[in-house]
Formats: sequence, structure tokens, C-alpha cells
Amino acid sequence: MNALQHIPAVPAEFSFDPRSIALLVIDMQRDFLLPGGFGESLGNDVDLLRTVIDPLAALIAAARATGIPVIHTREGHLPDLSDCPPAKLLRGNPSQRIGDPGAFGRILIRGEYGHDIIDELAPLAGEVVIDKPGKGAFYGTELAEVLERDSIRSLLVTGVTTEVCVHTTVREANDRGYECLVVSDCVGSYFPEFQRVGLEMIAAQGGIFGWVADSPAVIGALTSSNTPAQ
Ligand code: C5J
Repeated sequence: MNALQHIPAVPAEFSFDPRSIALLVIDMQRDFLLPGGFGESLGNDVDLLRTVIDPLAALIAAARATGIPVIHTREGHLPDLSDCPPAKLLRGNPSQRIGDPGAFGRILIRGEYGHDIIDELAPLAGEVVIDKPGKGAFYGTELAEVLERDSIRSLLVTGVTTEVCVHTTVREANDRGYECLVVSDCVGSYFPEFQRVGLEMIAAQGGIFGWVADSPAVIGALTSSNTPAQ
């Protein structure tokens, strides 16, 4: 009953087995998305990221309803910053750095209010939450083991930011043999130009890193699949 499902996408149709696909939700954290938080303190317009929330909530709901695993990630560091390379900590000249006190606790520190996922997209009990010290979700994490355990081969990739943690993760996944579809209205950037070009880069050259489709196309395919709710 679990035949391959197909999603209209660029550069070509994306085919997946509903038994071996997961939804990856990258870094939808308060520090990046809340007005007054770390992202805004860097001079960014968080409204550009917040456009992602509603379509992503609908996609997460569709994944849950069809029994597709939802895996969340959070970028952040241990309170003593021992997992934060100096090159990351000291780069640039921000008004606030990782580990500094911010509006929502110490910035990007595990356990702080701002480090956690926004209320609208809060993980359900039992969903995997990957804490990652880097931009990519594979580096320094258990993600590869989680995907192997659940026989996942395809990833629907969402979250923020398109050109940083989404791109890095898609590239890592691509090199590990996963087929990635990036959901265009469920990824966001503080920079409209990076959003546009970032998506184009994924699907360029015949899909050099993967596929791109919007959430209505993905939800349509998920809800027409026969995957039993788990
Ligand atoms: C950044 C991320 N932009 N999640 N993190 O530093 O993309």
C-alpha cells in the first residue's frame, strides 16, 4: 500500500517512499525569531523569518497526521561554551555575542528561554530534538544515528536560515546520500536576496543539492499517501 509518492518540484518531480521520509525543522528558535531577541540585535528584520511560521505549522501538522517523523534542531552551546570554537564566538563585531545575557537569557545557550523553539512550533513529546553546536545538523550530533535507526532516506527540510543552517544541513545530508526537498515557503532568511538565490542554488544544475517545492505541493502529496498514523 505504501507506493512511491510524488511531489511537483524543481528541477524535477520528487519521489519518496512515505515509510522512509522525515520532516526536518531547523533552528526555529526564539533567539532567531522573536522581536527583541538576538537576531534582531544583529540588525535583522525578524518579520522576514516569521513568515515561515504559519506554513510550517501546517506542514508539521500534516506530517504528524500522516505518521511522518518530525525532527527538530536547535543551534546552541553548553553554558561553559566549551563546544563553541573561538572562531565562531569572536567573529564579527556584534553588540551581543553567544553566551552574553540577552532579552531571553544567555544567547544561544542550551537551557535558556531564547535557545528553545518558538511556542507555535513546539515539539510534541517523543519527537526528536537535536542540539547542534554548528550550522549543519549532522556536525557534532546524533542525527545520522537517528536517521539510520528509523531507515530514513529522504528529508523534507525546513527552518532558518535558508543560506546558513538550512544550506549547510542540506549539503551535509547530500554528501551522506540523503535526498533532500527544501520547502520554499517553510525556510526563511533575513536577506530576501539570499532567500531567492539560496533556493535557486539547491535546485540548480539538475538539482545539485536537492529539490525545491512549496508547502501546498508537499502537503498535497503527504495527505494523499497511505502512511498510517503512528
Ligand atoms: C545562523 C542559523 N544564521 N540557524 N543560524 O547563525 O541559520
